[in-house]
Amino acid sequence: MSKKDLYESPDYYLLDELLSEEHKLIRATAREWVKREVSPVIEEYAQRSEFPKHLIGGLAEIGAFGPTIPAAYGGAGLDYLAYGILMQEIERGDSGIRSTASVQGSLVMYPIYTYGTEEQKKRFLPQLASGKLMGCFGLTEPDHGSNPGGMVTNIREDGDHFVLNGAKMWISNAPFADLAVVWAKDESGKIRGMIVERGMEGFSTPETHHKWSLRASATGELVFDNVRIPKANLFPDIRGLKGPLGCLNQARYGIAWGALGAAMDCYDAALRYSLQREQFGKPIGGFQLQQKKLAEMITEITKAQLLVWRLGVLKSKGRATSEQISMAKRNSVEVALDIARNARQMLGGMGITGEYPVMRHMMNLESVVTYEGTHDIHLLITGMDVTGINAFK
Ligand code: TGC
Ligand code: FAD
Repeated sequence: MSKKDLYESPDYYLLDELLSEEHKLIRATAREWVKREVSPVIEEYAQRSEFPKHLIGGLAEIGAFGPTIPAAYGGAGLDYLAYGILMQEIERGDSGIRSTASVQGSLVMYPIYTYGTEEQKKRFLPQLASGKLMGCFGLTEPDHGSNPGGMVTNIREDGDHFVLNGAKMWISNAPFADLAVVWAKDESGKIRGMIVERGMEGFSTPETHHKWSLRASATGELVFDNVRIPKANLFPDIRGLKGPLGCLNQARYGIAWGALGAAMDCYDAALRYSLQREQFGKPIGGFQLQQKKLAEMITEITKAQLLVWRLGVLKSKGRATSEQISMAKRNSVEVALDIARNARQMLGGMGITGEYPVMRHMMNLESVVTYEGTHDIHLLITGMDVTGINAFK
């Protein structure tokens, strides 16, 4: 849509005072880019169910790919507050575009940086940071989603190669990715991570169609039919589920900030609409029932802003636990979904159209509440943390 993007972020508790000038500059740059490049086109791409590939260069320029990766490997070397702010601004535009950035930075660059050899880092990280190469992350399988430890995708050793067989499902960026970070079991049943490159024989990435959610993000499968992976493409030392789950901590952290961006955009749209739209001779924002919705939205946004800010401070100091990250991911997405649904109602019939971003956010958030650990999985992680009792199995 060509409608002007008038977004202003709510800051009810003056949290801007907790940000540095550098953080504010990063936010202003990202916001300006989203207003200029994303908002004018995103509705059309979502309606057509197409990923706007031309945005990749801009995402790289604003530092969205691997913001915390050191500059020596092409990253921006920023702290976790900066990373969160970037994800928030991008998801304010669209969750699908944030997905692309999350996957590239947290699920592809992070494991290569953390588990990879020096050669892998030098070969891939600078190209991923600049968007010249795009990656995806293959953990979920058709029969193993919440329980990735049950995966059946496997490798067997064959001289200086491993032979990879199996399939991954629901993989963001898969249809166009140049490489995939893939998790598979070795002959002793241990989970190993590796880099699979497009063009390797037996590797294909069929696209998943007919989604009602994240329509501006490309989703696909990863199919491995006797793919020969050079041993140099394996992460040498990491073994077990903690490998992929360590990456998920990074991405879940970004989503905790990102989903709030979608919530703030819905609130902003609903507030503005409520002051302009008149029924029964006055703006609908003058009716108590509509004010209740707005008051609850800004209250929940403010609480969640405080939560992710504190989490960012802890994460920058290396003190955030994965359980704290789970709590924030779950809370932000729940808050965002509630706000999107209420904002949609406040817009009446207009709320179901692409004239406003609200219904697109609402539908996107149905994926965000499911991927990176479902709402219920994160609740069980908190439950286990406070009781010490595992209720998963
Ligand atoms: P469990 O026995 O609890 O743990 C196995 C090993 O992993 C360690 N661990 C973690 N390490 C780092 N970070 C975490 N968050 C960790 N959670 C557990 C744990 O200490 C243990 O280590 P060790 O040394 O003892 O071996 O594992 P479990 O099989 O019982 O499963 C636990 C459970 C259910 C919480 C976990 O499997 C889970 O989180 N499931 C959800 C799966 C999930 O989130 N999938 C996401 C796929 S990727 C995706 O959705 C990308 S969307 C991207 C986008 O488009 O934005
Ligand atoms: P299931 O695991 O089958 O869960 C179904 C329901 O059962 C859920 O409500 C769940 O909460 C519940 N449940 C499961 N176990 C328990 C339990 N122990 N106790 C109580 N309830 C339980 N994966 C990747 O690897 N890479 C990606 O890039 C990626 N991108 C995605 C993009 C999109 C658009 C979507 C929708 C998914 C993506 N995923 C990706 C997969 C995503 O992580 C999984 O969908 C998610 O982890 C849930 O797995 P599942 O869909 O198999 O659901």
